[in-house]
Amino acid sequence: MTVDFKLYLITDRKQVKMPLVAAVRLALEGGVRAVQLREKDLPVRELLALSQEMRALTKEFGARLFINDRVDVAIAVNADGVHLGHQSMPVEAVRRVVGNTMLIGVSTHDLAEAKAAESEGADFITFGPIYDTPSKAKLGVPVGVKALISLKNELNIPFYALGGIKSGNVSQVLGAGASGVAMISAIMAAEDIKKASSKLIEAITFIDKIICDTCSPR
Ligand code: TZP
Repeated sequence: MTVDFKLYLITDRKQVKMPLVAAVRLALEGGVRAVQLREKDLPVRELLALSQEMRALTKEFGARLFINDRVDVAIAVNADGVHLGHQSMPVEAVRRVVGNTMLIGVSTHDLAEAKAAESEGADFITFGPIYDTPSKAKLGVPVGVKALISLKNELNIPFYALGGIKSGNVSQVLGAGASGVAMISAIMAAEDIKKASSKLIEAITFIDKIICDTCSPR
């Protein structure tokens, strides 16, 4: 299984004004091809039911589905991968459970964490917050675009810029070397989710063409 997407949508049902499944459908219609279900406060049975719905939906669009933290739920719904945070099971342990049948993503906030995730066997990481973002104010000062440049030199796995990403700054982070972009509010809190998604995909495709003619437009 390969990390074959440029845009990584992370869900937050509290930011959408409709059922989450309807919101994610609009994002998929707008061109999103990778979704991380991140609904940390849901009881496991509700999470499982929602994950099943998300699996069916993402399959319809040939999109990747990742489950935040819960390896058991990811396996139960046949997700494409699991996304781990600092309180999750360590990457090595998850790898022993899922082998190479699933992709493992890891949230990181600095270079040391990013390198550790890579050496432990992560397939990709998210990195940030890059910019100010209300949802992660408690994480402290944003790391800024420059941090992506050092990451580019130190890392061999794909890394996704996260935190305050919108269509207007996609060129900055991709230009600094990020493999792709990840976001919550730019899509989840948008008035028109489909349009916001396609605008982001357009921005990625545009800058990708400039950076590398052979990069995939997802
Ligand atoms: N980790 C680092 S920043 C962040 C997470 C989960 C939140 C990103 O949210 P947004 O709305 O895309 O800025």
